[in-house]
Amino acid sequence: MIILVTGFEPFTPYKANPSEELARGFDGYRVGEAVVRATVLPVHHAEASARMLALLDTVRPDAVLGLGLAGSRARIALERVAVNVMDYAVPDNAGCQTQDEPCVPSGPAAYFTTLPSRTIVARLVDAGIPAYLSDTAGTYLCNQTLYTTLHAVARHDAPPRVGFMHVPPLPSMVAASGLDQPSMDLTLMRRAVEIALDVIAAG
Ligand code: PCA
Repeated sequence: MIILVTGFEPFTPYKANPSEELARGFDGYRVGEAVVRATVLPVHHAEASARMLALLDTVRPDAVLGLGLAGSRARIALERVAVNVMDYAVPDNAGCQTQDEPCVPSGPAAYFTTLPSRTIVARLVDAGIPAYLSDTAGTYLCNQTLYTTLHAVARHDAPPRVGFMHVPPLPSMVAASGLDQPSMDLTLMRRAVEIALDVIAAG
């Protein structure tokens, strides 16, 4: 079993992205019968999805766990849904800012994610890690990549299960910003990803 884990590079206004470090740290990780292949995606309106679609072809994963930063969230968020809209609050790393555009013209309004997100949330909460099931992945690159992935695998005979975990900012990011915002330590986030992978590998 192959689990593809993706993170994202930093984007405006952040200088770091914990999902990048998380993904890198899990490349080659083994859990049960599963092995993780991990990569970091660009925050780019065209290249993020293109990279993901290429990975689906080359890696042929049985499951995909996307990771991304949600700058104002206080808990780990397991995303339930991806919607067919790009409405960027800030430009991507190529300076592109789009509004009210579909991720896939003529695609359905939304796709549900297919990983056992509720079970993952329950396991995280049991382990004392703040987590919840989220009904919006936003309208930026994380939602877009999740949507295009779910759209692509919808045509597969045996589609990989696909889900997404948003993580809060790191304490160092909040300290540097001087803002009154939530944060989570990387060690706790790593534990959260381990638990999610354990649930995914168990089928
Ligand atoms: N978070 C952004 C894009 C990349 C990332 O890590 C988002 O939530 O869309």
